[in-house]
Amino acid sequence: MIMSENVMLRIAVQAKGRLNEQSMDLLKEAGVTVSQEKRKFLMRAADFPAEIIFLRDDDIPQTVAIGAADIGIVGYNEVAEKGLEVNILQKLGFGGCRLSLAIPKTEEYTGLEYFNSKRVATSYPEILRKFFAENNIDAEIHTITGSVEIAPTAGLADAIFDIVSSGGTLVSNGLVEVEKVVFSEAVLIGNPELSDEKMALARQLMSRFEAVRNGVGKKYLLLNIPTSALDEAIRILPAMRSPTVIPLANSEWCSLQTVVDENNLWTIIESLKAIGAEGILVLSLDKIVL
Ligand code: PRT
Ligand code: ZN
Repeated sequence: MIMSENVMLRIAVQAKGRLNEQSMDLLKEAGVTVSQEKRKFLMRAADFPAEIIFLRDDDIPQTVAIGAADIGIVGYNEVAEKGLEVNILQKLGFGGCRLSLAIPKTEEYTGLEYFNSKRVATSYPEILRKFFAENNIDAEIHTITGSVEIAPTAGLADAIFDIVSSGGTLVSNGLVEVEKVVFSEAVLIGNPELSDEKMALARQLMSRFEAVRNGVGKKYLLLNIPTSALDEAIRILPAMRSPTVIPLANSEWCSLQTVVDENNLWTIIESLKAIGAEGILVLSLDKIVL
């Protein structure tokens, strides 16, 4: 497709808060950078036909739904709560959390029926209303913004429905999580009527995001191995495809190169050493374009 010169993708990002930094890092890794110094409400990217609009996260789904931004990065929880017409283009793998029901730890939980006739405080009334309706629970939903977790102690509610990640906030407010209702992470959303040209730009970004994500938690491993132990070394290495084998001047040795998961790194290194591997180099890895 031939791009007309002035097609520009407008990307909505949280202005400040939990998702801002990782959203900006992801964009930067994907080659979309804006000047760090004088940050404005709307900024043109230096190296990609895009501009970034900085908003409160609550406003991102609507801004994308009406086309005032073409795509946006926001928590799935906000998208689900607003229930607007946007396409979820990609999960982004950060900002993980869940929306859960929690009750005072002094209470005995008897199952979902517990919530019948209870007052539940939340900033996510629509998700909760739907969940209760699906489960035939008749509770009173109190919508509050701000510190939902203090509502039971303050006598404003019997229970809460709120975002949980580590669970620390619940514990320090004497609450216990009893139902995990929705799992959330940051997602890339798109206006459903993007032009072909804008969709092509969005796709280009999505494949860059994927390459960045593929590199997370991966290391590049280089080592020398006696040729006689090569088959065994290949069995140890869980390569993405198959490891690269390079012959060395001394034909009794060869060199192996491959990508491994950081989690298994030490086990793999120790197994390789046990079969005679030498000169093991572990390199960090940025992006994997599949
Ligand atoms: O100003 P703006 O409206 O843009 O931001 P905000 O204050 O509404 O949202 P913000 O920045 O707090 O969160 C943005 C998004 O981050 C949320 O919509 C979620 O998608 C995601 N996210 C991930 C979280 C958390 N983890 C999280 N832990 N959002 C909020 N929390 C809160 C939680 O409510 C609890 O009160 O952090 C507190 C600590 O959680 P624990 O369980 O780790 O103690
Ligand atoms: Zn918000």
